[in-house]
Amino acid sequence: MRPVSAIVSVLLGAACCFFAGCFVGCGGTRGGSAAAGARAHDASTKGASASSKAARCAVTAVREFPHDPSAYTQGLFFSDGVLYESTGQYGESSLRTVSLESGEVLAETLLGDRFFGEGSVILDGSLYVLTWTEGQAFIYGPDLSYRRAVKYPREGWGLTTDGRRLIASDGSDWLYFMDKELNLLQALQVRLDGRPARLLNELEWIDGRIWANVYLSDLIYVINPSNGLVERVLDCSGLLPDSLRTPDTDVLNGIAFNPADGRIYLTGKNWPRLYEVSVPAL
Ligand SMILES: [Ca+2]
Repeated sequence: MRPVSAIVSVLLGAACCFFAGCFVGCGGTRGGSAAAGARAHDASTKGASASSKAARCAVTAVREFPHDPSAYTQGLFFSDGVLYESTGQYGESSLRTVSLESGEVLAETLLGDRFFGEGSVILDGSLYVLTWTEGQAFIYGPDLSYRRAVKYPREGWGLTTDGRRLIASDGSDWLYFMDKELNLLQALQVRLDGRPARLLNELEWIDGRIWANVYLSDLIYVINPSNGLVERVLDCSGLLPDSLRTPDTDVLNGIAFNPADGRIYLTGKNWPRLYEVSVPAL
């Protein structure tokens, strides 16, 4: 299913980088608002060059909420104050709206047994959801009403938007910028400290940066969309405590930014919790 050689490569790359001590530590104070941190980061990294080293920071949970442990989370985002989630697995893939406070599924539509749901996002009133290897993306209304299917030429993994373009990952070190008909406008290679940053998964556009879950890890890359450089590596290990893990608990995946209040939320595949998190300012 996933490229094992690529997985090993990226894990080795991350490990080598870490042990070589090439991550720059984050200053600032923990516990500040995530949005404030992101904005401070945005301002402080203008003019970052290709030789810049990524900073490594830990995220801190500030609130926790219930999350459907049967949800194999592939997409997570807010739109007009509504929390949306897309889920994967053949026979179980869904698109849903969710109560943040209770974790209750408020509305849901199933993608169909032969589709493996992936990333999702709303742009200009259209809700897009990718499928993994089925060569199609689907467009729904914000009320989860089905509209149409669109051919999709790559594996579908993560999906987000900068408000003008759709931005997708495919499990590689590339991000794909597309128009509203999913036509490719630009492909951007993502690099971490000079190495390809592979296994990019669920995505979120936050204050001018692309946040990307890194598949099979507890890491999130914060990517500069103008040059593809990873500027920060957010370490989310320990976010879901061992006491809440079961044999069904899967990897970290799911980033949602609520522009209404600047809060950032993280969860994982089949996690029983969703967390609001704080990220230290640089
Ligand atoms: Ca997202």
